[in-house]
Amino acid sequence: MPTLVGRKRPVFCLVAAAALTLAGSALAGNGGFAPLPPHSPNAERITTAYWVVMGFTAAIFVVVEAALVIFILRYRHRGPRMLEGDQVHGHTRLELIWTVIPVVILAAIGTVIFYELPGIKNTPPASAAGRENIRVDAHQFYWQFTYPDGAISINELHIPVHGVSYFDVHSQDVIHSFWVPELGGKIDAIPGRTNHIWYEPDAAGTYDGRCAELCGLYHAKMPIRVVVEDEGAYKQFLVAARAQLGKAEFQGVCQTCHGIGGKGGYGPPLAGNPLTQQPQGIETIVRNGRGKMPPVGRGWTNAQMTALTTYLKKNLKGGAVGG
Ligand SMILES: [Cu+2]
Repeated sequence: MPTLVGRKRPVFCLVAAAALTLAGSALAGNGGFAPLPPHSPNAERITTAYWVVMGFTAAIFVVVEAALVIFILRYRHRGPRMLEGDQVHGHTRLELIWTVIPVVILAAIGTVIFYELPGIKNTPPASAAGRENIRVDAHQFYWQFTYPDGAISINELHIPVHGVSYFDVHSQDVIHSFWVPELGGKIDAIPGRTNHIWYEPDAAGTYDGRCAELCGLYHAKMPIRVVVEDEGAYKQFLVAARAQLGKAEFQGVCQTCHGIGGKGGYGPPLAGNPLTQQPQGIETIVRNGRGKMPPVGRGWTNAQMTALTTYLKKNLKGGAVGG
């Protein structure tokens, strides 16, 4: 007659297989264990550090789990238990081995990290193309980028390919976190403090990022889209950004809560709202907030405010505007 364990074995195998299948498909859907392919030297070094730590932890996991399974099977309890097993005490060699191995592993990981760290943190010297110093302002709930020539873009950051772009990261309200995984590490945007990060993208393209710090109700609607392009396209973008500031502000700042075209969302509809035709009233609310609305325009220049009020006056008079 099979033992209790024997009868339960098929059930155990089935459950284990199902768990592995589910975990495997979840892993595949998530792109596996690998970080996104790096496209900036600092991101490359972060990825290297990731794989070194991953290698050690994976090896430890396999060794420990394998030993665990072997011991469970080999030394499992058969029949009534009468005797305590042999206890190991004062086995100096064994104790030395299990102390020295972790020390060596930690030293190896530490060495790699300290070797990689300067290349992650320290900004490389400006290349021939020059260095773009860009100011990043995090707000509830959008990102504002101010370029060296004063042009401003919202949520979409443009930078030249192969050049060094250096960012001063500020926050105008609560703590946010600026993160574009393919281009570099995460850096917090903290009120009253300026943090820095840099990118030197090696390929043109579009890279997606996010606010990585829960910053309020619409935290999830703080995407960062980085467009890396050649110098000519970048210069053209700066010119276009100046001409479209009001539109960019409306779409990137107002629409998030007030709905597409200002038709209403979490915030009340703006389209057709007589307030949109009163620049003074708009400015007061945008700069100071009101009720549940955060002071989205804190720190804005007058030119920025005028761009928005002009856009609202022109486009939200009668009804909803198209995207
Ligand atoms: Cu945020």
